[in-house]
Amino acid sequence: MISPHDLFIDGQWRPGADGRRFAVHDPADGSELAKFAAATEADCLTAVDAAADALAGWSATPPRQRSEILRDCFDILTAEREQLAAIIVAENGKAYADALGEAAYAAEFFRWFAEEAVRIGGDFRLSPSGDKTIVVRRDPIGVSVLITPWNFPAAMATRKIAPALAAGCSVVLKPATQTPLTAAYIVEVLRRAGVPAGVVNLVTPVPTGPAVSAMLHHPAVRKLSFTGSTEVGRLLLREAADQVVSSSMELGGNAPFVVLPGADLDAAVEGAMVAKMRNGGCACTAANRFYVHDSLVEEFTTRITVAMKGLTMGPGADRSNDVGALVSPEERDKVSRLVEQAVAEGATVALGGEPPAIGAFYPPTVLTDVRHGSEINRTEIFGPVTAIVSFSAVDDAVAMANDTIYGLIAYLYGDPGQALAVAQRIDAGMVAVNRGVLSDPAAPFGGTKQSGLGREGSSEGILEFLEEKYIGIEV
Ligand code: TXE
Repeated sequence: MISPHDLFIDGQWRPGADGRRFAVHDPADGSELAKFAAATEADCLTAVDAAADALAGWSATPPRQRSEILRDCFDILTAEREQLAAIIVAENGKAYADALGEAAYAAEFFRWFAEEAVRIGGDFRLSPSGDKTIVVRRDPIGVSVLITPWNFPAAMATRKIAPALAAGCSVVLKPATQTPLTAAYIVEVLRRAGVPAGVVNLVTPVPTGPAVSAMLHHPAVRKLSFTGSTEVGRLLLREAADQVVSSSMELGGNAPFVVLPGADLDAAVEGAMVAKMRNGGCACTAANRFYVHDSLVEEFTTRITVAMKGLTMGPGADRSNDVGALVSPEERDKVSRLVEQAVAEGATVALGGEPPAIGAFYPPTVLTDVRHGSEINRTEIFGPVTAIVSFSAVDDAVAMANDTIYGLIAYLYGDPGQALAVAQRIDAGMVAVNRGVLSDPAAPFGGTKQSGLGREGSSEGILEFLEEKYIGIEV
């Protein structure tokens, strides 16, 4: 593998203090790809110290200069997207086309935030009495701990690193243990682009919890940006509370995909395939629950079953495969359990449902007659499983769509006027109308309810790493 296998602290690639390493596996066949350095708690605190020392210099670096470095990262990642995609495929298991798409998407955050770095606004107001001037500055919030998941190991890292650096913050990145090689490759790109020592640090503690807790109790840390499960998010919010560390959380989703009466079925099935199968279903934005109007459910089921059946599953390294492996045998077993439980609760398997014996694969699967409120409907599936529920009244579809602790995204297919009216009644941070994918560096990404706090990407994303300072002037 061309990615480094070590920690990156204060501008140096180095092993962990006690020399321990952990194995990174290819989920397609279980083979070992690398032994990555395990960070000790002391390594993690050294990384925070390095970030704290680098903060003053980086935040005082002219925005234009920060912007140019970020732009160089975009150029390098764009030129090297095939190398990056190969690393993503090797350790995550996804299909090559998904990995290449992710590499391009990951690079885009550097381009977007290179532009935002030079547009950090402030404000200048007069008090109502007219005799005082109010100046509002936006300053970098400070040392930021960034914790990322394995499902988009490149894009989730750049979606945090790019705005943090654009804002003038220094960071410690803690990637998922399953996918450290992608993170190391991106950090090496940042080093090559000229990011000064200490501004970006990479740590991979094993076990994770105690070392992350220690970092969140380091007095220099002022920001936590986390993407992962709601369960771990809750835990980290409690840890962050002790020092009142500002926290952005991008947590789980349970996206409804609603096909309204009169919807164009060709468009709905095409959109459903993207919303469900992008990244093999391993996305917090993946369509999880399909609510299809009675009048269309039979035809929709037939068509999506044919489309899912047409996908080829196999190692992502073979570019002809549409669906790769899940990230680990544990994730495959989670999907298997959910499907088995749904069947025990009365669902019918229209396609798939039988994972192969070798590799962490789960086949494209369609379930019909799923009961709203069953476990597969309440849990983020994170795999290529389409669970279909029918409805007769639109009000019922809205109620079922909102009947979840999550509020990340919803998909609606139907007449644009009706879909827009329904969109206003959906409790989610993002609603896609007649579209199967919404992610865009220019759009605010994030959820309501237990899907998270804050927004990433877009002009809103940089605000998560800035803090307002009011300076009052007597005039
Ligand atoms: O996530 P974790 P897991 C969902 C998805 C998936 C399920 C479980 O449904 O099936 O979560 O995945 C770090 N202190 N999502 O268990 O554990 C971990 O090392 C500090 C949705 O892998 O939340 C990794 O860096 N950090 C999600 C990150 O948290 C801890 C993407 C996410 O892993 C920690 C991933 C601890 N105690 C999973 N424990 C999304 N929003 O897209 C773990 N981590």
